[in-house]
Amino acid sequence: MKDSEIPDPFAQVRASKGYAEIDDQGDPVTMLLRLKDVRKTAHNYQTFTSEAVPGRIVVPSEVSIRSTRQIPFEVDPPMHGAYRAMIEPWFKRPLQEKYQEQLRAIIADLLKVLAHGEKLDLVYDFALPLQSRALTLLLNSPMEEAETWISWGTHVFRSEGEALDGSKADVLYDYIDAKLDQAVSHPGDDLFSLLMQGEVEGRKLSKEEAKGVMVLTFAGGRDTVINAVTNAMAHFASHPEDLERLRREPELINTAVEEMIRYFSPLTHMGRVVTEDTQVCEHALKADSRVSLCWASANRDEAVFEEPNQLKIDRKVNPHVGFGFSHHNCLGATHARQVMRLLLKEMAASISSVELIEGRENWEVWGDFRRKVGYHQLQVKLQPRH
Ligand code: HEM
Ligand code: EMZ
Repeated sequence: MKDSEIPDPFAQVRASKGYAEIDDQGDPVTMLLRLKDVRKTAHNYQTFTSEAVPGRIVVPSEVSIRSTRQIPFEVDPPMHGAYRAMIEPWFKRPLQEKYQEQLRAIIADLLKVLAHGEKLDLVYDFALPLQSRALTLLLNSPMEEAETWISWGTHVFRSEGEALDGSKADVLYDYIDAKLDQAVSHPGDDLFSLLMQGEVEGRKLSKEEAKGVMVLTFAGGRDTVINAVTNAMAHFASHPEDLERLRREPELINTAVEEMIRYFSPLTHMGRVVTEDTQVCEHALKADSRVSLCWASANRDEAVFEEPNQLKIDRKVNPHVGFGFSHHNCLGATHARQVMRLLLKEMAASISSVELIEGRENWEVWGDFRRKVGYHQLQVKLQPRH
């Protein structure tokens, strides 16, 4: 089994040109590869909008499989800020002690099963159930709901070998529709209910708007979290010294998590639509064309990060963009960071070593670039400490 390395396919083009042109379903994309350009472009929403036809800023484009606008992701300021203000406090709940204790218990239980089982799969027996059970805390939904979400697999719009899967999207949409109706007839203390009761700019959110928030919550935080969790565990198989060090120096955990997000960059890139003829990186861009902010390339930019291809759990200066940059920075980051921190903490406390048995790597293809993002499957053997 190959090791946990995540190679950087962008290095050469990033250094020589700074951008690359790829095709996506006949709607080309100029990928921006340098950290400076990615940040500048993310910040300039007037020229690089997120508010295009729903699905068009995603690469691969989801225009053919959905029409619901994801909120606040596909909305520009100032309206973006109004939506975000309404939901942001809810997405900060992972800072609460009780939330963290419940999350710790979810992780500890799953680790116990993984460590004592035979031939278990890190993706399907650990990362996917962990992501789904953790999401019940974020939504404040009953734990049983996680079983339904687990049955949807690792991505709600994609299946293995199929970049876009419309029938999967329908399953998610029907589920969200039913939950939003239930939130109106029997309001509870969950995110569905908050959205159906909440107000933005002095008016109630429509059901379509609430749906837009929920679709994003289910889609955005799924394969990203699963890949981050799987890659972190795989890293300890080839770098047992890092697990040992976190055991001795738990104060490094937060720094280690940021470094893992930089190095893994679970979301490779995200697009914007150009609103007027402009230039980035001395390259002309036409109005209505697409660019992508390549977080994964920016996070290996040698102009910014020393030894960018090394995962250093004690990296001091780390201005990574793994959770995005500027107003659309990841709303789920508080939750995702807690998942990763508690995972590292529990791993250090209860596992002495990780061995990778066999697996199938997950490689994305973007034009001439091939990028490993994680694993489709990964059989592991964990050695418990006690
Ligand atoms: C936005 C990455 C987990 C919800 C983003 C963006 C990135 C990102 C790069 C910026 C997109 C852009 O600028 O267009 C990640 C990574 C994650 C993760 C690497 C895990 C390690 C989550 C989770 C949730 C979530 C767990 C929620 C359950 C969102 C939302 C936005 C967003 C709602 C849009 C924010 C806005 O438009 O204001 N994420 N994400 N993400 N993410 Fe995440
Ligand atoms: C969209 C996106 C959000 C998209 C911040 O990223 O995540 C992707 O995985 C989904 O396919 O629809 O939610």
